[in-house]
Amino acid sequence: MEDSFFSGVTGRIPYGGLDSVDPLSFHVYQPDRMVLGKRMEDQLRIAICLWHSFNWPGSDVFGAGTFDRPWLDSRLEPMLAARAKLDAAFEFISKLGVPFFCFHDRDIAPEGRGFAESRANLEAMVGAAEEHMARTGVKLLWGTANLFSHPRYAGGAATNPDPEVFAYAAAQVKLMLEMTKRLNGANYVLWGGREGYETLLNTDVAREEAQFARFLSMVAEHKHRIGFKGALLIEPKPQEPTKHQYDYDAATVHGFLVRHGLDGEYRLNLEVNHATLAGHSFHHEVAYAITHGMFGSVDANRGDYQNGWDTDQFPNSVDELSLAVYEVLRSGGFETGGFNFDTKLRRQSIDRADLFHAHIGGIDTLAKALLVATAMIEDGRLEQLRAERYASWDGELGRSILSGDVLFEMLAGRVETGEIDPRPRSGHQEMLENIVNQEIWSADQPAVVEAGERR
Ligand code: XUL
Ligand code: CO
Repeated sequence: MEDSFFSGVTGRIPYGGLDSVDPLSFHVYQPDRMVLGKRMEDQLRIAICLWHSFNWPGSDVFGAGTFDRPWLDSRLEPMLAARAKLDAAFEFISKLGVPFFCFHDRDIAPEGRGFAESRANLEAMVGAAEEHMARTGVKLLWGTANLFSHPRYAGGAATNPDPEVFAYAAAQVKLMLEMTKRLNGANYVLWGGREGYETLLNTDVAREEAQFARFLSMVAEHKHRIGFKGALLIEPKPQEPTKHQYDYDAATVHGFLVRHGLDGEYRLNLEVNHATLAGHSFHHEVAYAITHGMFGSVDANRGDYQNGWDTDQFPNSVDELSLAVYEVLRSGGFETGGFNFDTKLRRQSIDRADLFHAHIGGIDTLAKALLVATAMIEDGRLEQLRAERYASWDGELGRSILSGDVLFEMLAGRVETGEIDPRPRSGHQEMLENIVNQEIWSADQPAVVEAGERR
């Protein structure tokens, strides 16, 4: 296989500015630009995912792979192919110039003829990843185990009716948690791939909930045992591949964790398209997680509002993302998380450069959303109007209600005498939306700004 897979892209993608007509340049993203006291790169913490971008041939349920991914040829020796894949992935990440990557165990190492061989394959490929990371400076945002592709997981992993499948999944996650620690991963993610059901006719949801909780307790226990310092994250998704998945959305996962005393151990990895599938805006999912101290990281992508499946397209809406990034910035920004591009090219995007075009567009969209959200914060009107809306809860009546000092009878008495007689107040939604649009339209063009200086 070629020494340089992306030889058509020479060197690192530069910042060209909004006027640049070079499609292989960033129009907004400037890693070193200071935004709200941090470098843009450190605010966004962008990661490339190995599964869709390097381990997926462009197949769908109706047709074969369309992409030029020579390492996926099944006639190749599996470990040689795995090394070629990793070489191409690190060449891409370095040329794109982003700081992180994410992978499942099976993305980098082929399944062997038994667990021992799979383990040896993974350990060898983690060694190869270590070398690439040392050479390029690229870091691991998160690792995860693939508990959904192999036929053994057709009925779920932790929620499988067969405890031997639970045990196999435990062995796989134990190993991958250890590999993530070895690579200094900032997080470990659990997406409940097939933890759900196809039909309630054969499903005991009470047992499956208990099994799932037990599994997550064991993961947390092992994390502490090995001294992994990264965060454990659960990625909600309401359906697909199963008809119904237990980790439906942020609120459902939060409730599950609280029910089992695990909310101190886990945070959430929120994915834009999964929010869409759950009938939520992504803004809602982010705000919910932050409000409850559960926000961890983001899988950046977008769905298609006409489709009921996970299209995993590249983000392209500044309008929508600005609202979510605003919540992230209000909460102080990412701690261990970042924006992982859990994104798929369209099947016809078959040129090698298309992977660059897709990521450049997505990253520029996020960078612009970051600038808009920063403008929303610095402007301060939204925050002030929200605070004013609730201001009377800080007055005598509001405080006495929340402190428990007054009972229904006392409130009723004050209403009955006519002392309390509320007048409806405007929520001013359109005015607030106009402020957001004003920031979107005016958020200034990128320019190099020195540390500490305002935009
Ligand atoms: C599936 C999905 C996964 C997880 C990692 O929809 O998002 O790729 O992000 O297992
Ligand atoms: Co995802």
